[in-house]
Amino acid sequence: MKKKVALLAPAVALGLTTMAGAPAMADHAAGSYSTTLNQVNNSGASGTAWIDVNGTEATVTIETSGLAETFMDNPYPHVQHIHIGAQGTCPTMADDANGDGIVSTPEGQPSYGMIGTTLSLEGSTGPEAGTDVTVAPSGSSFTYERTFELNQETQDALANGTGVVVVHGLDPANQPAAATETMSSLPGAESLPLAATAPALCGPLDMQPAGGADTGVTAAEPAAEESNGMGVALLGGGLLAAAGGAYAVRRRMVADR
Ligand SMILES: [Cu+2]
Repeated sequence: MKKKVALLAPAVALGLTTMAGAPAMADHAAGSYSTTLNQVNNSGASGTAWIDVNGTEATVTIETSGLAETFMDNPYPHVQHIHIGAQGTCPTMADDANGDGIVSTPEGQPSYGMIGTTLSLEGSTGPEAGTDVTVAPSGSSFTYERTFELNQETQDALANGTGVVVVHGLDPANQPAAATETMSSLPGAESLPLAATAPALCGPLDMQPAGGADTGVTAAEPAAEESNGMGVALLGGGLLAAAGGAYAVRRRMVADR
């Protein structure tokens, strides 16, 4: 009986703490989160991510270095997301289920889950913008910062410790042949090679110790930024196709050598 009591005690304590610290449902994810972004697929990249949640608004800051730099003389687009709803962990090469030498985005999903939020430069931050390379940060290193309304699913994931930041896009030059010979299986990205969508950086988000009382007051922000989301999405489709064509050209160039 002693053992049972000991196991229950932390859960009770946690429950009390949560009740005291969460005056409203909407604020349950409020606080600061951060993580070190570690390489996946031997990308050689590194980075850090911070997320400050105030009410339903999040300010996300991501710093990266060592990512794939260029693609066909253009800055390499790196789509990035907060993944949610699984174990809240990052995959290892042991998760390369099909043995092609690359942990693809789907192979990583048992660890980090589905896309909850797209960390885009502009327009939608929903999962539907997840493979839009036209609103992704790009180049070998970048600092990303954006403040936006965080959806409920992602708020929940942060609160229960299952939010994971993932930055995608591998340099085919240091990847197995499958990186360019296999196309992505992600919906909307079937025209892109596996390397373009496979994870390069990953970090599970941890809540930081509270620095003080939440001020809790956030002015309603204008919705102007959201209003052109549709246009961006339509434009994105065309440019995504163009990017796919560019990849095809490179594949031929590589094959010709
Ligand atoms: Cu992702």
